Amino acid sequence: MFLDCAGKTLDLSTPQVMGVLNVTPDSFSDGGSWSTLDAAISQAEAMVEQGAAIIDIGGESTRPGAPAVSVEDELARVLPVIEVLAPRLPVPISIDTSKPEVMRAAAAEGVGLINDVLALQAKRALAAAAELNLPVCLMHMQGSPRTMQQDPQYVDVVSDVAGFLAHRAAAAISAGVAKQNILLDPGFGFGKTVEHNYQLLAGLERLPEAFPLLVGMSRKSMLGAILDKPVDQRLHAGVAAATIAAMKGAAVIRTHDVAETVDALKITSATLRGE
Ligand code: 8Y4
Repeated sequence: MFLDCAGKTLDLSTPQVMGVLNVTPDSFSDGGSWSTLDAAISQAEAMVEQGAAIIDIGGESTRPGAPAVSVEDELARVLPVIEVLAPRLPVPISIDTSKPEVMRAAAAEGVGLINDVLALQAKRALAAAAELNLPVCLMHMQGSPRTMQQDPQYVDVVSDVAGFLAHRAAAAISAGVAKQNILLDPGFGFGKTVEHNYQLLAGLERLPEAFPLLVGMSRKSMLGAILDKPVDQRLHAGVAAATIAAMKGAAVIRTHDVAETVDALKITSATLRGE
Protein backbone atom coordinates (compact mmCIF):
# COMPACT_ATOMS: atom_id res chain seq x y z
CA MET A 1 0.00 0.00 0.00
CA PHE A 2 2.96 2.37 0.66
CA LEU A 3 6.05 2.69 -1.51
CA ASP A 4 9.29 3.94 0.02
CA CYS A 5 10.74 6.33 -2.58
CA ALA A 6 14.18 7.16 -1.12
CA GLY A 7 12.70 8.18 2.22
CA LYS A 8 9.56 9.84 0.86
CA THR A 9 6.33 7.87 0.87
CA LEU A 10 4.01 7.25 -2.06
CA ASP A 11 0.61 6.19 -0.65
CA LEU A 12 -0.99 3.73 -3.05
CA SER A 13 -4.04 2.97 -0.91
CA THR A 14 -6.00 5.40 -3.12
CA PRO A 15 -5.31 6.42 -6.76
CA GLN A 16 -2.60 9.09 -6.98
CA VAL A 17 -1.44 11.67 -9.53
CA MET A 18 2.04 11.77 -11.04
CA GLY A 19 2.61 15.30 -12.41
CA VAL A 20 4.63 15.57 -15.64
CA LEU A 21 7.54 18.00 -15.66
CA ASN A 22 9.22 18.11 -19.05
CA VAL A 23 12.71 19.58 -19.23
CA THR A 24 13.28 18.93 -22.92
CA PRO A 25 14.17 22.04 -24.94
CA ASP A 26 10.80 21.87 -26.78
CA SER A 27 8.96 22.41 -23.47
CA PHE A 28 11.12 25.34 -22.25
CA SER A 29 12.58 27.51 -24.98
CA ASP A 30 16.15 28.07 -23.69
CA GLY A 31 17.99 24.95 -22.47
CA GLY A 32 20.05 25.28 -19.31
CA SER A 33 19.54 28.93 -18.37
CA TRP A 34 18.29 30.19 -14.98
CA SER A 35 14.86 31.11 -16.40
CA THR A 36 14.48 27.53 -17.66
CA LEU A 37 15.36 26.14 -14.25
CA ASP A 38 13.17 28.68 -12.47
CA ALA A 39 10.17 27.84 -14.68
CA ALA A 40 10.63 24.11 -14.04
CA ILE A 41 10.86 24.61 -10.27
CA SER A 42 7.76 26.84 -10.18
CA GLN A 43 5.81 24.33 -12.25
CA ALA A 44 6.80 21.44 -9.98
CA GLU A 45 5.84 23.38 -6.85
CA ALA A 46 2.48 24.33 -8.38
CA MET A 47 1.76 20.67 -9.21
CA VAL A 48 2.51 19.65 -5.60
CA GLU A 49 0.18 22.39 -4.31
CA GLN A 50 -2.49 21.00 -6.64
CA GLY A 51 -2.12 17.56 -5.08
CA ALA A 52 0.45 15.65 -7.14
CA ALA A 53 1.84 12.75 -5.10
CA ILE A 54 4.97 12.44 -7.25
CA ILE A 55 6.67 14.56 -9.93
CA ASP A 56 8.06 12.86 -13.07
CA ILE A 57 11.08 14.57 -14.61
CA GLY A 58 12.16 13.64 -18.12
CA GLY A 59 14.96 15.01 -20.29
CA GLU A 60 14.61 12.62 -23.21
CA SER A 61 11.68 13.19 -25.57
CA THR A 62 9.89 9.88 -26.22
CA ARG A 63 7.52 11.32 -28.81
CA PRO A 64 7.26 9.41 -32.11
CA GLY A 65 10.21 10.38 -34.31
CA ALA A 66 12.06 12.30 -31.58
CA PRO A 67 15.86 12.33 -31.93
CA ALA A 68 18.04 10.33 -29.51
CA VAL A 69 19.63 12.28 -26.65
CA SER A 70 23.15 11.64 -25.31
CA VAL A 71 23.79 10.79 -21.63
CA GLU A 72 25.59 14.14 -21.24
CA ASP A 73 22.72 16.20 -22.69
CA GLU A 74 20.12 14.31 -20.68
CA LEU A 75 22.08 14.81 -17.44
CA ALA A 76 22.58 18.52 -18.20
CA ARG A 77 18.81 18.90 -18.55
CA VAL A 78 17.58 16.92 -15.55
CA LEU A 79 20.27 17.09 -12.86
CA PRO A 80 20.05 20.85 -12.11
CA VAL A 81 16.28 20.50 -11.69
CA ILE A 82 16.54 17.41 -9.47
CA GLU A 83 19.27 19.03 -7.35
CA VAL A 84 16.97 21.94 -6.50
CA LEU A 85 13.70 20.01 -6.23
CA ALA A 86 14.70 16.88 -4.30
CA PRO A 87 15.48 18.68 -1.02
CA ARG A 88 12.60 21.17 -1.48
CA LEU A 89 9.59 19.05 -2.43
CA PRO A 90 7.61 17.08 0.16
CA VAL A 91 6.78 14.44 -2.48
CA PRO A 92 9.12 12.04 -4.30
CA ILE A 93 10.62 12.77 -7.72
CA SER A 94 10.56 10.20 -10.48
CA ILE A 95 13.18 10.13 -13.24
CA ASP A 96 11.88 9.31 -16.71
CA THR A 97 14.91 7.65 -18.27
CA SER A 98 16.11 4.43 -19.86
CA LYS A 99 19.82 5.10 -19.32
CA PRO A 100 21.55 3.43 -16.35
CA GLU A 101 24.01 6.36 -16.04
CA VAL A 102 21.11 8.80 -15.67
CA MET A 103 19.36 6.48 -13.16
CA ARG A 104 22.52 6.42 -11.01
CA ALA A 105 23.22 10.16 -11.16
CA ALA A 106 19.57 11.01 -10.47
CA ALA A 107 19.44 8.59 -7.52
CA ALA A 108 22.58 10.23 -6.08
CA GLU A 109 20.66 13.54 -6.12
CA GLY A 110 17.68 12.07 -4.26
CA VAL A 111 15.30 10.78 -6.93
CA GLY A 112 12.77 8.32 -5.47
CA LEU A 113 11.48 6.30 -8.46
CA ILE A 114 12.71 5.18 -11.88
CA ASN A 115 10.20 5.51 -14.73
CA ASP A 116 11.58 3.51 -17.65
CA VAL A 117 9.63 3.33 -20.93
CA LEU A 118 12.10 0.60 -22.01
CA ALA A 119 11.27 -1.55 -18.96
CA LEU A 120 14.99 -1.92 -18.01
CA GLN A 121 15.86 -3.54 -21.38
CA ALA A 122 18.85 -1.22 -22.01
CA LYS A 123 22.29 -2.68 -21.28
CA ARG A 124 23.08 -2.58 -17.52
CA ALA A 125 19.70 -1.01 -16.65
CA LEU A 126 18.47 -4.06 -14.66
CA ALA A 127 21.64 -4.06 -12.52
CA ALA A 128 21.44 -0.30 -11.94
CA ALA A 129 17.80 -0.47 -10.80
CA ALA A 130 18.52 -3.43 -8.50
CA GLU A 131 21.55 -1.73 -6.91
CA LEU A 132 19.76 1.59 -6.41
CA ASN A 133 16.95 -0.22 -4.56
CA LEU A 134 14.32 2.26 -5.78
CA PRO A 135 10.78 1.58 -6.99
CA VAL A 136 10.72 1.20 -10.77
CA CYS A 137 7.94 1.52 -13.33
CA LEU A 138 8.26 -0.98 -16.20
CA MET A 139 6.40 0.19 -19.32
CA HIS A 140 5.36 -1.69 -22.44
CA MET A 141 6.36 -0.38 -25.87
CA GLN A 142 6.22 -2.16 -29.24
CA GLY A 143 9.17 -1.13 -31.42
CA SER A 144 11.25 1.98 -30.76
CA PRO A 145 10.10 5.60 -30.39
CA ARG A 146 11.30 6.33 -33.93
CA THR A 147 9.23 3.64 -35.67
CA MET A 148 6.63 2.44 -33.15
CA GLN A 149 3.60 4.08 -34.81
CA GLN A 150 4.32 2.74 -38.33
CA ASP A 151 2.21 -0.44 -38.27
CA PRO A 152 1.60 -1.76 -34.73
CA GLN A 153 0.28 -5.34 -34.65
CA TYR A 154 -0.89 -7.65 -31.88
CA VAL A 155 -2.64 -11.01 -31.63
CA ASP A 156 -4.54 -9.71 -28.59
CA VAL A 157 -3.11 -6.44 -27.33
CA VAL A 158 -4.16 -7.00 -23.69
CA SER A 159 -2.67 -10.54 -23.55
CA ASP A 160 0.47 -9.48 -25.42
CA VAL A 161 1.09 -6.48 -23.13
CA ALA A 162 0.25 -8.53 -20.01
CA GLY A 163 2.72 -11.23 -21.09
CA PHE A 164 5.49 -8.73 -21.79
CA LEU A 165 4.98 -6.96 -18.44
CA ALA A 166 4.95 -10.26 -16.52
CA HIS A 167 8.24 -11.24 -18.23
CA ARG A 168 9.90 -7.90 -17.47
CA ALA A 169 8.77 -8.05 -13.83
CA ALA A 170 10.26 -11.55 -13.58
CA ALA A 171 13.52 -10.33 -15.17
CA ALA A 172 13.69 -7.43 -12.71
CA ILE A 173 13.09 -9.72 -9.73
CA SER A 174 15.78 -12.14 -11.01
CA ALA A 175 18.22 -9.23 -11.27
CA GLY A 176 17.56 -8.28 -7.64
CA VAL A 177 14.75 -5.69 -7.80
CA ALA A 178 12.43 -6.19 -4.82
CA LYS A 179 8.98 -7.40 -5.88
CA GLN A 180 7.35 -4.63 -3.76
CA ASN A 181 9.34 -2.03 -5.76
CA ILE A 182 7.79 -2.88 -9.16
CA LEU A 183 5.00 -0.95 -10.90
CA LEU A 184 3.71 -1.85 -14.38
CA ASP A 185 2.44 0.36 -17.21
CA PRO A 186 0.73 -0.71 -20.48
CA GLY A 187 2.33 2.24 -22.31
CA PHE A 188 -0.60 4.03 -23.93
CA GLY A 189 0.46 5.40 -27.32
CA PHE A 190 3.73 3.48 -27.48
CA GLY A 191 3.43 1.26 -30.57
CA LYS A 192 -0.38 1.10 -30.49
CA THR A 193 -3.19 2.15 -32.81
CA VAL A 194 -6.11 4.12 -31.39
CA GLU A 195 -8.10 0.85 -31.29
CA HIS A 196 -5.28 -0.97 -29.43
CA ASN A 197 -5.22 1.83 -26.83
CA TYR A 198 -8.97 1.53 -26.15
CA GLN A 199 -8.78 -2.28 -26.06
CA LEU A 200 -6.07 -1.86 -23.41
CA LEU A 201 -8.06 0.67 -21.40
CA ALA A 202 -11.15 -1.57 -21.56
CA GLY A 203 -9.08 -4.61 -20.51
CA LEU A 204 -6.96 -2.97 -17.83
CA GLU A 205 -8.19 -5.48 -15.19
CA ARG A 206 -6.52 -8.30 -17.20
CA LEU A 207 -3.00 -6.90 -16.64
CA PRO A 208 -0.87 -8.60 -13.93
CA GLU A 209 -2.64 -7.87 -10.65
CA ALA A 210 0.34 -8.57 -8.39
CA PHE A 211 1.77 -5.10 -9.16
CA PRO A 212 0.39 -1.55 -8.94
CA LEU A 213 -0.48 -0.09 -12.34
CA LEU A 214 0.65 3.31 -13.58
CA VAL A 215 -1.00 4.77 -16.69
CA GLY A 216 -0.48 7.88 -18.80
CA MET A 217 -3.05 9.05 -21.33
CA SER A 218 -3.02 12.81 -20.73
CA ARG A 219 -3.13 14.86 -23.96
CA LYS A 220 -2.25 11.81 -26.09
CA SER A 221 -3.47 11.18 -29.63
CA MET A 222 -5.79 8.36 -28.47
CA LEU A 223 -7.90 11.22 -27.02
CA GLY A 224 -7.42 13.53 -30.01
CA ALA A 225 -8.48 10.79 -32.44
CA ILE A 226 -11.89 10.37 -30.77
CA LEU A 227 -12.50 14.09 -30.26
CA ASP A 228 -10.80 15.30 -33.45
CA LYS A 229 -9.20 18.03 -31.33
CA PRO A 230 -5.58 19.25 -31.00
CA VAL A 231 -3.39 18.63 -27.95
CA ASP A 232 -4.46 21.85 -26.16
CA GLN A 233 -8.16 20.81 -26.21
CA ARG A 234 -7.90 17.35 -24.66
CA LEU A 235 -8.18 18.21 -20.95
CA HIS A 236 -11.69 16.90 -20.28
CA ALA A 237 -11.06 13.73 -22.28
CA GLY A 238 -7.86 13.14 -20.31
CA VAL A 239 -9.71 13.52 -17.02
CA ALA A 240 -12.37 11.06 -18.26
CA ALA A 241 -9.69 8.54 -19.29
CA ALA A 242 -7.93 8.94 -15.92
CA THR A 243 -11.21 8.32 -14.09
CA ILE A 244 -11.94 5.19 -16.13
CA ALA A 245 -8.43 3.82 -15.50
CA ALA A 246 -8.66 4.49 -11.76
CA MET A 247 -12.09 2.81 -11.60
CA LYS A 248 -10.45 -0.22 -13.25
CA GLY A 249 -7.74 -0.31 -10.59
CA ALA A 250 -4.92 1.95 -11.80
CA ALA A 251 -2.86 3.12 -8.80
CA VAL A 252 -1.04 6.08 -10.38
CA ILE A 253 -2.16 8.41 -13.17
CA ARG A 254 0.61 10.26 -15.03
CA THR A 255 -0.78 13.60 -16.21
CA HIS A 256 0.05 17.15 -17.29
CA ASP A 257 -3.24 18.36 -15.77
CA VAL A 258 -2.78 17.83 -12.06
CA ALA A 259 -5.52 19.93 -10.38
CA GLU A 260 -8.32 18.58 -12.59
CA THR A 261 -7.15 14.97 -12.30
CA VAL A 262 -6.76 15.19 -8.50
CA ASP A 263 -10.42 16.30 -8.23
CA ALA A 264 -11.57 13.46 -10.49
CA LEU A 265 -9.57 10.89 -8.50
CA LYS A 266 -11.13 12.10 -5.24
CA ILE A 267 -14.55 11.24 -6.71
CA THR A 268 -13.22 7.92 -8.04
CA SER A 269 -11.71 7.07 -4.67
CA ALA A 270 -14.95 7.88 -2.81
CA THR A 271 -16.82 5.67 -5.29
CA LEU A 272 -14.34 2.78 -4.88
CA ARG A 273 -14.69 3.10 -1.08
CA GLY A 274 -18.48 3.11 -1.41
CA GLU A 275 -18.79 -0.21 -3.15
C1 8Y4 B 1 0.99 15.48 -25.69
C2 8Y4 B 1 1.84 15.49 -24.63
C3 8Y4 B 1 0.85 14.34 -26.45
C4 8Y4 B 1 2.57 14.37 -24.32
C5 8Y4 B 1 1.61 13.22 -26.15
C6 8Y4 B 1 2.45 13.22 -25.08
C7 8Y4 B 1 4.32 7.70 -20.55
C8 8Y4 B 1 5.55 7.83 -19.90
C9 8Y4 B 1 5.45 9.21 -21.56
C10 8Y4 B 1 3.39 6.74 -20.08
C11 8Y4 B 1 5.03 6.19 -18.38
C12 8Y4 B 1 3.71 11.66 -23.67
C13 8Y4 B 1 7.59 9.23 -20.22
C14 8Y4 B 1 4.63 10.52 -23.88
N1 8Y4 B 1 4.28 8.59 -21.59
N2 8Y4 B 1 5.91 7.09 -18.82
N3 8Y4 B 1 6.26 8.79 -20.55
N4 8Y4 B 1 3.80 6.02 -18.98
N5 8Y4 B 1 5.33 5.43 -17.31
N6 8Y4 B 1 3.20 12.10 -24.84
O1 8Y4 B 1 2.31 6.53 -20.60
O2 8Y4 B 1 3.47 12.13 -22.60
S1 8Y4 B 1 5.96 10.44 -22.69
